[in-house]
Amino acid sequence: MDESLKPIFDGILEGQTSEVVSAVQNALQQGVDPAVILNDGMVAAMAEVGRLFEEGEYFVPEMLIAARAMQAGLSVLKPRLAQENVQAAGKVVAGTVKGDLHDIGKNLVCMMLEGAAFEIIDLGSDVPPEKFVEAVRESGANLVALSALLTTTMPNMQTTIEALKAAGLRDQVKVMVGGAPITETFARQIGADGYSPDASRAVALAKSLVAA
Ligand code: B1M
Repeated sequence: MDESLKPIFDGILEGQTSEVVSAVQNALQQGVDPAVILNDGMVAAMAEVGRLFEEGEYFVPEMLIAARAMQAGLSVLKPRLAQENVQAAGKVVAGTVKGDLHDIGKNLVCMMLEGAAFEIIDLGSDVPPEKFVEAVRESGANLVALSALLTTTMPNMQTTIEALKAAGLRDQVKVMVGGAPITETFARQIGADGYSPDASRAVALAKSLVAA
């Protein structure tokens, strides 16, 4: 690991928000690629947090403060991940599905889509199907981006797609899904239009879906 990434990685593991913020700033100043800071420093740290949780070394409070430190680091990185002056590529209603509070991956996907000139309506986390329906109806969005991190909330993606169908909006939007437990097969089973394993591939997917 690049020397400048270690304080970012360690800072997230220890939930030290201000250390992470200044470490990300330092790495950027040293010319480290923002994508490397994100993937090799920050996302890698969250994977380690997950491992420590699984092993019973970390508990929910540790996960929570690590997540806060990660979000703070992301906000420093955001302007560097975003491009400027590009014509709007499409309008996206995004959210983590009902029952699920994990929003870091979804925020990352929103950030990358924003950087690729998509207009984002971010509904946050724990979003019930009817809220997605309402937002699509009001905004006239052409893409819905659903995230889920828990095996127990994955079925709520299908419930959301069914609600869009019932409201007569399914033909108006493409639905893309993602999140750690989601697979291409699952996406197909629930009638989504596309699946992406990570935030950067989510951009390519979104572009191809709105172009189709
Ligand atoms: Co939770 N948690 N958590 N957690 N948490 C996981 C997901 C878990 C895998 C940990 C573990 O056991 N190893 C496990 C789920 C197990 C399972 O379902 N099989 C788990 C659990 C069990 C729980 C609780 C039930 C714990 C408890 O209370 N006993 C609880 C549930 C709360 C709820 O949601 N109702 C819970 C709570 C929490 C916190 C609130 C403390 C916190 C979340 C804070 C927040 O998000 N604001 C938290 C965290 C931080 C994690 C881990 C450690 C990290 C998640 C993360 O942010 N990763 C996680 C372990 C892990 O993932 N290894 C874990 C970094 C992020 C960048 O990655 O979100 O995967 P990810 O996003 C990726 C891709 O998945 C993809 O792009 C992103 C990056 O490129 N992607 C998309 C995501 N959404 C996409 C959408 C797309 C496309 C791509 O298109 C629309």
